[in-house]
Amino acid sequence: MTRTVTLGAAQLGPVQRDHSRKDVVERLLDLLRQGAEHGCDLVVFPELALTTFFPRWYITDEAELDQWYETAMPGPDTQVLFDEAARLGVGFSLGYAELQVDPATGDKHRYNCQVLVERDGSTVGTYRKVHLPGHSENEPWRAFQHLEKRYFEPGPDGFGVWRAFDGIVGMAICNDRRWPETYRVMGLQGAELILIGYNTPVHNPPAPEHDRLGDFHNHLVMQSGAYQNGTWVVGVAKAGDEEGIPMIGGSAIIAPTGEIVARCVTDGDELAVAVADLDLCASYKTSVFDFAKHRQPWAYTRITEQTGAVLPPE
Ligand code: CDT
Repeated sequence: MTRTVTLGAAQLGPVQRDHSRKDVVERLLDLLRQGAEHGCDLVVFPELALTTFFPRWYITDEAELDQWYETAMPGPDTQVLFDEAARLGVGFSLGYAELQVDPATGDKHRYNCQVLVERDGSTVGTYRKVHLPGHSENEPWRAFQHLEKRYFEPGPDGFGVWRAFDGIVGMAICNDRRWPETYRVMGLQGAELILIGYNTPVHNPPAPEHDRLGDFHNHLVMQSGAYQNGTWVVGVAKAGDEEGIPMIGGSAIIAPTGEIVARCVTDGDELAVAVADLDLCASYKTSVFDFAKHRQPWAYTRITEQTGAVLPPE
């Protein structure tokens, strides 16, 4: 029997600083219901979907910072999403900022997270972002900050996969998608579907010469990751002008062929839908990317033994 899953890439337009979680969740519910109308099994929302992209600001007041995080998922504002998912029989994946507070010590841990929820409203798993881009100190020369290294810890669990939606599903978040290791580690666990939320400003302050290539690089990395690992990839943006900062859109559903089969064409709230045949993955996983047959890990040891480049002697 063919394993097909109908996927929705639920792009969000901007979420401004003064938009409440309740208002954003109404937008998510609307997209989830659109997904149901289109026969979706799974609707994917962006990174940090519940709030504006707050790492663009240097925040020194801890109470002010804490308000951007969720201390429970589902929590009071998001339970309704889980309930509606179960009622509609449509799963979802949602990016959010997580604040864990140790009840004994009061120690705080902060992660950039994505949760995966099945069609019955049950939580399948939570991924915590590994590759945190940007910087950890205020850099006033920038037009805007990118303080993910200040506001989050790298996820301690790496890149896991889960059996869900009749297949093997993994998650990654935004900057993770630029790193081939992200996809390969999941590919080595048989991933057939990788869900990625992102918030990517058009302007990259340290390398403005890349700005004109933002959309190209976005698709380049996700299409390569899909093809080289024989997996479906869903990449979903929070797009448009958020607090005066333009963000790329281009949310896309990519087949294991590396081809984009559906994509968003606006910078606003928009759903792109595709029917994904998970059995198509096998055509790549058992031929050109038959890992067991062709990989040569002895030649790749540098990938786990060093971080930066080690140049040959002069
Ligand atoms: N959210 C996120 O990871 N964004 C980065 C921005 C560029 S690096 C400052 C990205 O890779 O798209």
